[in-house]
Amino acid sequence: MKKILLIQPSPYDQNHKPIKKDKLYFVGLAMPLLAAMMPEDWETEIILEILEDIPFDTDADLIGISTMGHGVIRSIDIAKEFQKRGKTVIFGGYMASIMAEESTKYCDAVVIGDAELVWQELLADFENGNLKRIYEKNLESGTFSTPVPRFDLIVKKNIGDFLPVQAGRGCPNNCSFCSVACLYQGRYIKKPLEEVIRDIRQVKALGFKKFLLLDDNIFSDRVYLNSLLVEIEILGMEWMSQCEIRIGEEDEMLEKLAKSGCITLSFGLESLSAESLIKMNKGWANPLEYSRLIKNIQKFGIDVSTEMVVGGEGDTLDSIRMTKNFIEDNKISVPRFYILTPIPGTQFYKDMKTAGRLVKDNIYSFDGTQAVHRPVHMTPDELTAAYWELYESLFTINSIIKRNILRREFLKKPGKYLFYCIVNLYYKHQINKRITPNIF
Ligand code: B12
Repeated sequence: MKKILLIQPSPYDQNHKPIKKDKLYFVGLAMPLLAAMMPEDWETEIILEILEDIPFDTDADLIGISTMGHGVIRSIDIAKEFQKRGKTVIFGGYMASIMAEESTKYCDAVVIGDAELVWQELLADFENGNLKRIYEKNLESGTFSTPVPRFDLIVKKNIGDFLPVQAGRGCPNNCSFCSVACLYQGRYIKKPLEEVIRDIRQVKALGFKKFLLLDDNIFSDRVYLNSLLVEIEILGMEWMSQCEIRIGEEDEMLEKLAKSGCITLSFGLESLSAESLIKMNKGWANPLEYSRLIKNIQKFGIDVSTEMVVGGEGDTLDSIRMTKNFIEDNKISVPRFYILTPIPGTQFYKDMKTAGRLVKDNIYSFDGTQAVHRPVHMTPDELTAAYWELYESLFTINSIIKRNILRREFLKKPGKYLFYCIVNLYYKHQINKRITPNIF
């Protein structure tokens, strides 16, 4: 029997050691999905490096490695090690996809974007000894289909109390910094409802009471979302997802979301500067409306989680500092921030390169811990300092209490907010070590 080893690498920390965790809360779907697409005469093993060591002496014939953001540096090192041992290495995932030519230097073949339509061809080519350097066949606009993910290969690992499910890929918005826009270019493709429900049923059958709908923007197609919510409600589960903030205008939709079991929505708010948003091609988002929309979403019992970036064209040192008040006033339990980073392949990267505003040439140093472009209203070093100061200012014991305990909802669900406090303390610990906190 032939064997494939599918690896989700862990990015390096400041000491160039792969980050390790006791528990991985957010698991991706790519590995269980690729496993489900393997022909029956193949054995499949999945390694989540954050939790377990890579068996470099494996008897696998083929090695599949995912690439995500700056984690790609680790992907390359793992590939080198396997190639040294004579193994054939395939890259896939976002980073390899948007830097495909560069990626082919470090592996035997790259899958650009969706793997569904090329995976069987790639495996057949491998077996016949005719592997091509690049495989690319994007899913057509409209709908796409996937098999049931092989969660059985990961549920015994130390993962959180929910599993990932996907309804759609891509997003109708084209924000200039976004890797999703770069791959899907404003397209939103979705699975038939029956398939999404089939996958959620599997999650439930495995004993999980929660799932993460890891779509990029569940508010991309309101007719589809409406129908999906009706079906999800019947399953009686809790779930989390992400979408654009404009959903906060839609009381009817928010009510349906809450009724269907949606407990948390995460929003890429990016910046409180309208100018920054306009320059990000995100002028449709109005920061003056953010507080009202957040409060409206919270009113329906849905927790709001935020993702923001610092270093946009209109951001100033003052506006970055003021973000602290915004987060505290809106009682955001677990806020996350990133330094706006020109990821190769994105419009923002092209703009910064053309304007000669990149301050670092080595794209492998773009790990989000330091500014790599010259912002308009500050120096790159000032931006880096302001970023970490903002994080530090919000992850003090005082602020954690203000955002999680001193709020009306605390008495209704103390367990939940105490859990958020623990997550905050964990983030605080990561921030002290200058690791960009993420929801592992
Ligand atoms: C869940 C998730 C996470 C989770 C779990 C990640 C994990 N270790 O599995 C957590 C929270 C831990 C995480 C962390 C990070 N993430 Co993340 N994450 C996601 C998210 C929301 C969903 C991923 C997913 O499962 N998608 C569903 C699957 C089915 O789609 P897919 O991954 O694209 O896989 C398909 C193809 O790409 C391909 N494919 C994927 N891998 C492989 C491998 C092989 C061998 C082959 C052949 C094909 C293949 O086949 C799949 C089926 O078609 C995506 C957003 C998104 N739209 O995907 C961001 C995303 C992938 N993450 C991103 C980033 C930047 C990060 C971080 C660097 C963030 C940070 N600042 O720390 C870290 C890096 C972690 C790491 N391990 O390296 C970016 C990547 C951008 C880029 N240019 O690479 C994305 C696109 C978010 C964004 N909008 O920018 N992430």
